[in-house]
Amino acid sequence: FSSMNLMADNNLNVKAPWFPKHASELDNCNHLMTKYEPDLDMNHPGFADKVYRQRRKEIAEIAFAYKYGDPIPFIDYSDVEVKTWRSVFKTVQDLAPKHACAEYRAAFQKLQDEQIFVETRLPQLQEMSDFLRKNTGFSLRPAAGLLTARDFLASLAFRIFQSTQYVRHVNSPYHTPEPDSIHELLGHMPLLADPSFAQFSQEIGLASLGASDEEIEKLSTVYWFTVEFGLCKEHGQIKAYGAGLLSSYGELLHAISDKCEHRAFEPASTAVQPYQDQEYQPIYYVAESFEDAKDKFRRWVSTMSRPFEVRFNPHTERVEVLDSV
Ligand code: TIH
Ligand code: FE2
Repeated sequence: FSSMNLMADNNLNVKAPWFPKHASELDNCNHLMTKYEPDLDMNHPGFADKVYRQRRKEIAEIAFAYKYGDPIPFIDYSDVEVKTWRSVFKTVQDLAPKHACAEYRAAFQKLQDEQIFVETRLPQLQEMSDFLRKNTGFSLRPAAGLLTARDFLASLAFRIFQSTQYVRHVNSPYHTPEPDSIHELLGHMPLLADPSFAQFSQEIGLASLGASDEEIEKLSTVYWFTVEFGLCKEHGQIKAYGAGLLSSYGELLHAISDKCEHRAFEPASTAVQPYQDQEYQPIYYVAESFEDAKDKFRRWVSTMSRPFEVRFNPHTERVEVLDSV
């Protein structure tokens, strides 16, 4: 960092969109994308279900009221919600040994050993947050729904994952186009407990701070095809590490079938590949390994135009801005 000097917060003399400099400022980063919601979308399985819509509202209120430092409120999940959890949990238990990457399998086992992953109840976000903190320093905060890419990615820079807390509708357990707590818990949490993967997630977040809209679009596309829908190689076989695959029985089987296209993960081309989020993906990107994906990602990020660098200080939970001009 010899050519850089550390700048004070108010001394950022380059034009860049506002971004949080401390984990507590994530209280301002919870803007929602409203596209697929039970209240708004006639195709949502909860659209005609008043009880479900009321439940979603209740749980969303908890996220809206949440402030940095609060314990994450306990949710008393209903029998129907536990039933949905149990059916997804069992399919993951069946498929993961064969189709999930080694890092996922190891963390899954740990979560079972600690009785956090059991089929009879949903894990609470607070106990999951405590588990992650012990393993990789990641922690959770509750989110009311699908966040804007800018807000969502910013939190990763602080090793904070914004997690929904409501449960998908009981009529569509094996695939839903919107995130829900089952997707977060079964899809994301095991890998956020893996040091190498946690590092990769944080680096995507750091790259997003102060980035232009086009760069955010590219970063969220890379996120989509890696963290959400990524495949990787293991002893010559293709395994899943993407959270959207691991939480969806339907799509996991699709992704490893010959009904879709597999391409090598290459950040520059992956970043501009258009995608949709309503159906199974037609294309998946295969990484050689996490380490290889991280190396490629770093090289690609260094070609981005941002005129400053950022560094996370874990002692203060603050992002320091380094002027590289
Ligand atoms: N499709 C996933 C599932 O059914 O579990 C959930 C999501 C992944 C990515 C966005 S929403
Ligand atoms: Fe996700």
